[in-house]
Amino acid sequence: MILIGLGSNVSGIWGTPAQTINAALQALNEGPIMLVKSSTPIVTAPFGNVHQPDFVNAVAIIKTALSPQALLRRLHMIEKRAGRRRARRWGPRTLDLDILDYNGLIIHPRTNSSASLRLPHAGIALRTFVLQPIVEIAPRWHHPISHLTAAFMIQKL
Ligand code: PH2
Ligand code: MG
Ligand code: MG
Repeated sequence: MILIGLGSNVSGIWGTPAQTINAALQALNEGPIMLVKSSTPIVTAPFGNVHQPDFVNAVAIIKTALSPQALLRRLHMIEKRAGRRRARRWGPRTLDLDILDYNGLIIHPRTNSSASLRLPHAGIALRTFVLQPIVEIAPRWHHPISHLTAAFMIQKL
């Protein structure tokens, strides 16, 4: 299963954060990517750098034959179309698209030449805004490393 995390907390050319997430979900059903299922978008308090607006978050299940690296490039293209400019780490953004899980693949940054891609996404276990949508759309999903379900990981937070 390929899981994509979506987040937005700044309006952009696609509209408000909620409108941006809806447009991004449509963009995840174009060309080499097929949207299988998407969660209800939820408004969430910022995690990490708390001095920024609330986020709208969602998670999508997609199908694609693209490699993880090619998929990541495609996601970055969609972020650009939405008007994202790369700025501060964990800072406010018009659109953030993260690969959370790519068919259970484990890529450690040190064994990976294109150092930006780490799988599964490192923050899943700590982030309710990712776990709650996963419980909604993929209750049987297990974390590739801990093998825990999202519902179990929420209980541990
Ligand atoms: N993304 C971050 C940092 N903090 N907080 C929430 N609620 N939602 C996010 O998507 C988010 C965040 C960095 O990607
Ligand atoms: Mg992110
Ligand atoms: Mg990102």
